[in-house]
Amino acid sequence: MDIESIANLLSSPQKIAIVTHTAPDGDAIGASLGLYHFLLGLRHSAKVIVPTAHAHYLQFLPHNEEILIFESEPDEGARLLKDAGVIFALDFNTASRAKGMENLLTQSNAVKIMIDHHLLPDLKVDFALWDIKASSAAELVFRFIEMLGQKKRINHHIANCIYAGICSDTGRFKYNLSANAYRITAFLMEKGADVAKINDALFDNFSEDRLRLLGYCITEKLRIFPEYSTAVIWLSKEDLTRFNYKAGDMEGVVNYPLSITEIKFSVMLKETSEEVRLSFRSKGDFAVNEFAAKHFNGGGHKNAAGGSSGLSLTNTLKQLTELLPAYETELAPTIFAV
Ligand SMILES: [Mn+2]
Repeated sequence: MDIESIANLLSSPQKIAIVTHTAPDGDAIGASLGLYHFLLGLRHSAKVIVPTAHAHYLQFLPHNEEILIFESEPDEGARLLKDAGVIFALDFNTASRAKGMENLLTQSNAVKIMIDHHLLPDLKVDFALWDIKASSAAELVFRFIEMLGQKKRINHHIANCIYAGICSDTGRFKYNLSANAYRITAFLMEKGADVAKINDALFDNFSEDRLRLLGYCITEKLRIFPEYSTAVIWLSKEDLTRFNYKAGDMEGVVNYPLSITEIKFSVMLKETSEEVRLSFRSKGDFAVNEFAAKHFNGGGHKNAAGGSSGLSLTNTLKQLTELLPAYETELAPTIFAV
């Protein structure tokens, strides 16, 4: 389908489900709620469905309470997906990321629209707005609205949600940046986005436990490999229990070691009951998505990626450190200049 057919379809009221990925982050929630507000404005009946709950500090956006958490209400979620005439897939592009909803999603006869900025899409859809150069899915929601010729409908609610997504995925305008992200942000501010409040809500909204866990990571669980410009943080289940870990509490921790001048590659390992989750970040040219795909069944963006391991935490750590010498050239210390 082309954008004209989508515009045509959306010109009469539809039952719409907006689905995003498991463990939703600020972009997933911001993009979904931004699109939700826009669709309500067009008199559609819409619902945002997330596979699992989002962190407490992401629950400040307008109409957050309308979000359905599939894990908690699977029957209602399944009913909505079966009833939907249109399904949007936001901020993901492979069915497995919609944990628990994979079959409902792939088997549905609804018109499917994907809005995403991750590599290697494999979800079958009728229309895709897919751009790996976009800062965030929220930026693409803005472009989708623009493509429909409906930019004039962007009010302060939509502006706040889209800004939250851009701000979150760029780490407050540090990563995945594009001139477009700044242009769109300027427009959103003119439409009433409260950027100062959202910056605070996203980045200065820790619980005491979360801050102490961050302190513990940095003082007790950070190891530096100077010859490979690499930093590694690892946390066991016991560590997480000790700090009353809640979803989202480790968000952003992997970025801190990159604040050390010499560090180019930062890895965080987190033990869960099923596996060890790995987060990868880099500054500069080292492509962490390739590293994640090659060694840890993962992927993502050039400077931000994730993966997993079925080994124990100790053995995953061992595997990771044994891999570093193979990247000696790419990770050799360098002098920073622009
Ligand atoms: Mn995103």
